[in-house]
Amino acid sequence: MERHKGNRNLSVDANLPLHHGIIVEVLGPVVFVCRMEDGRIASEKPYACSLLGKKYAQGRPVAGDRVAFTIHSEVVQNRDYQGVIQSIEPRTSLVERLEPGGRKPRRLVANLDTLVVVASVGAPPLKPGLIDRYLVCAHHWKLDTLIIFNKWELAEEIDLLYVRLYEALGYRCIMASAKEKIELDTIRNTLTGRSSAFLGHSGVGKSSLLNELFPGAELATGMLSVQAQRGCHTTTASRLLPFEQGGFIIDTPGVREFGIYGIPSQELGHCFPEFESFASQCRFQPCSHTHEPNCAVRQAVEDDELAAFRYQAYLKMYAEIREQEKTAF
Ligand SMILES: Nc1nc2c(ncn2[C@@H]2O[C@H](COP(=O)(O)OP(=O)(O)O)[C@@H](O)[C@H]2O)c(=O)[nH]1
Ligand SMILES: [Mg+2]
Ligand SMILES: [Zn+2]
Repeated sequence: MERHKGNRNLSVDANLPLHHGIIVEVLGPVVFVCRMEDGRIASEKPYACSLLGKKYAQGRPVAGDRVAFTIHSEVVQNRDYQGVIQSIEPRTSLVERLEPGGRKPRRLVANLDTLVVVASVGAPPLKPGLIDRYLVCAHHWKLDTLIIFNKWELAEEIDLLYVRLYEALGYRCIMASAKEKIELDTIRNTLTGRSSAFLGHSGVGKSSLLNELFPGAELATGMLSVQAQRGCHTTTASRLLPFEQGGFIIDTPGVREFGIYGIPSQELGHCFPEFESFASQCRFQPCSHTHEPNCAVRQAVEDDELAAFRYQAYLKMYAEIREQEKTAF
């Protein structure tokens, strides 16, 4: 990065101790890092760190990244920095999504052990097809999952039906309300000690839930309609909120769409666990379950042995991925 040239003496790094840290927030050129000791967050306040034009094998840092950083203050481009990211550890997982109409993925969060899908009922109404996108991502990276159905005080019968369907598929579901403070302890107990992140569409109440779970977090929350009109989101960068007893939850920016990225089309079927027992009986191996004759998955959908809405979600994602694969060559 050209702009850092001549701003500092790089030899400074060599004399300073390296600290272990975790990235809590990335705001443009400023990367906020909490110091860690023995796997626990040791600094209450994050350090505002710079990248100093360094190139990392992992590319640009993302919330959840484990890093080695040095602590020293300096001014770069009229900004006060308190440290420099020296290296980024290899990631165990990376949740990224494709922007609407985009070809370059946007990184959301790294190194999770639990992906929490936050959905809402009422406003905005439950959209199972969107939940499935996050679940696919979780399967791909072998992450534990939890689905939170927020705004449950507005739930109708159809919403409960979907919850029961996801439960039947083996997903842990919590029906909660930030507004009515329902099931907040269950969420806290489930996620304490884990590295998790809230993912879900704008307006479902991720930040509202986290404000309830972490008093003092003061995450911005917003009126959905106003936001949608203005085309902006209340949460623009990811924020990490640590539990006193260990573990943390990362709040991720509100997104309106979640384009699948980095999952090959032939792997997609494996991200739908309920397909597996049927897929092994398809006449063609491998089978894309889209058009092949004697496809046991399609037959199971026809026979109501597999939920049609899940199969529809599969088809939609499959078509998207194929489109990406075609333009990639
Ligand atoms: N009725 C109801 N509204 C909620 C609840 N949780 C959040 N909201 C509202 O939903 C809107 C979006 O919330 P926000 O936390 O910003 O959503 P985010 O984009 O997922 O972070 C705000 O106007 C909140 O007041 C809830 O449990 N019930
Ligand atoms: Mg938010
Ligand atoms: Zn098939």
